[in-house]
Amino acid sequence: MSARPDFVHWMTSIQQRTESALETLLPPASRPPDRLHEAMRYAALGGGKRVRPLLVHGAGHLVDADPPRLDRIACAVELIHVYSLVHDDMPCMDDDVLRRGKPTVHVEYDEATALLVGDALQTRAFELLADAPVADVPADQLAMLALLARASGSQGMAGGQAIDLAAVGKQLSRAELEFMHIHKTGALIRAAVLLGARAGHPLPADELERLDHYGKQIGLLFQVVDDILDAEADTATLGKTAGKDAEQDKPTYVSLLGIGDAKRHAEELLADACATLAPFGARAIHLRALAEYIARRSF
Ligand code: GRG
Repeated sequence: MSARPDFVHWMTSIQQRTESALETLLPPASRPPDRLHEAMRYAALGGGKRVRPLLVHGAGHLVDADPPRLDRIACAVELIHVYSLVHDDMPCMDDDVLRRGKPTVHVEYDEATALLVGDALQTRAFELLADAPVADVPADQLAMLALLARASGSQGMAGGQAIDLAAVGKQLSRAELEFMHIHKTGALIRAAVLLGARAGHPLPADELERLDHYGKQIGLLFQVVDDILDAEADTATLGKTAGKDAEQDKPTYVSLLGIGDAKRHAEELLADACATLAPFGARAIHLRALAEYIARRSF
């Protein structure tokens, strides 16, 4: 199913403004330490679907948030995401040589630089949220900083990654697999939605909870679809359902449920995410289209 032209137009415009905001908000490669700055820009610019920035803007639209303010928040979330990819690709983790169609940072530069790139992107993300207004009152801005920190740390993405590493070679139950993904990939996706939703006019607690549920469901949806795409790519290229993850004996939704049930689960998550948005009506137009995009994406 192809996305509607108005959504494609909106998505392209957000991707472009995110790229140009990142260009501006990352330190220039000419400023010392120039090799580190060049490597940070190498990692963050010119690639990726920008799903998390799209979610920030989609949720921000729902609360009439100021677009330049959303750009800053979107960049902060994207920088956390890029840091996680840089570290995840390193030899001590997944040991990948390609990311976003080009050599990974430790291959193009070196391992120590990749480590520092991740560290510096992460701290730059928090700096972005701290050094300009992203909410109307300072207490809300602090709450947003705490939200991003929790989603990134041991109770969020980094914790999920630790669970993932510990799961290699083990059988996980469906509940354990879900718990891992709610943290590893889901926490940051959920944070992107909530941060966008906090950047404009205040929402009542029940509406924020509704958006949190939407974020949780599309975070899981993102991962189920990722597992399906990986399994289908492996089948196409290797003639079997075992690729890198299976070689490393990592549990996936496809290995646990089978491809048919994994696809059915993705449809259920999509339906639930869209039902959760129903009371928002037209204000949730972009969030609804983003859930569809995450479900139907082909890469
Ligand atoms: C190293 C602290 C630390 C955490 C790593 C999210 C993560 C945790 C690692 C990424 C590993 C991975 C490939 C997970 C599968 C789902 C995923 C997050 C894919 C990459 O995200 P996309 O598809 O990538 O949004 P782009 O390049 O489009 O931004």
